[in-house]
Amino acid sequence: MKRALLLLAVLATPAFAQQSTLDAVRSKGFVQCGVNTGVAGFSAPDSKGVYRGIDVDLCRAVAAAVLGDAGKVRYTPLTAQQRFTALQSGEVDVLSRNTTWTITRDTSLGLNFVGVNYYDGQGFMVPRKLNVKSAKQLNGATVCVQPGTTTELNLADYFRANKMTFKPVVIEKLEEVLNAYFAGRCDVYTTDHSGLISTRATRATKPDDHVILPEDLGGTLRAVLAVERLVGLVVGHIHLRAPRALLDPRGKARGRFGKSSGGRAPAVDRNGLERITGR
Ligand SMILES: N[C@@H](CCC(=O)N[C@@H](CS)C(=O)NCC(=O)O)C(=O)O
Repeated sequence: MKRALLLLAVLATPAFAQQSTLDAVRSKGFVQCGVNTGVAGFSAPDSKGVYRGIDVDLCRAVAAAVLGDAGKVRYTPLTAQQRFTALQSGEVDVLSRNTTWTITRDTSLGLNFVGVNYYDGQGFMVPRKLNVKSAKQLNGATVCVQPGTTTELNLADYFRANKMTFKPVVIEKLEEVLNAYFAGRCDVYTTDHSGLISTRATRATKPDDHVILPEDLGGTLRAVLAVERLVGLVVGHIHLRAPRALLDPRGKARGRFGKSSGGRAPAVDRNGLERITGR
């Protein structure tokens, strides 16, 4: 009896229970896709509750490739802090969310970065009424930022490198960090340029009351993450076949996406994103 129980316990361990993510997706009949909690243009439900955006499109493409039906996706909105654990634990099958591809993440999470879907940079947004023209004028500023992000680390590096100080206001949930910024609890909001543009266009009562400063804190490659190479292969093939215009604003897409951001690569193409977000 004891032996049988032991055997049962062993069989229940992950090594024995192992089923590839693709097998699991096929047997349940849908892809559980991790996305952000609401950055318009990337992943946000529309007025009918239908998720839209380029991160969402990639989830749909995976469903089309694996299940033959782009509609067979369920979305799990994840904050920056939740995203990696959700993928590691199997709560989601694939993470298609603004996630910067760094060496540390690539080597320490046990996850596979399988392709870049957007080239971006990091910036600062301030209320126009503060009359700030450059990030170099931000000494002593209060800065709203989300934890578990490269944004938080780059922010500290930037101020240190420029011999300035700042007071971080670190808030996990997107809605709350934006409320804090728009309510004036911080002088500055920092995130990926794409996030700033999207936020200003879709969340500010008056977008013109906010200015995105010209500085770029550096490139971020926003990648798609998968647990296993097999899922990685599917995403890789989708990237190969997708129109470059959608996935690579630095390449051929320049023409379609309009003026590039001064040839600095990798950097966000603001015109392109504004078109995607519909503003
Ligand atoms: N690219 C950075 C930042 C990603 C990030 O989480 N940005 C915020 C600000 S736009 C975000 O997407 N928030 C949405 C959410 O929490 O759902 C990273 O990978 O760490």
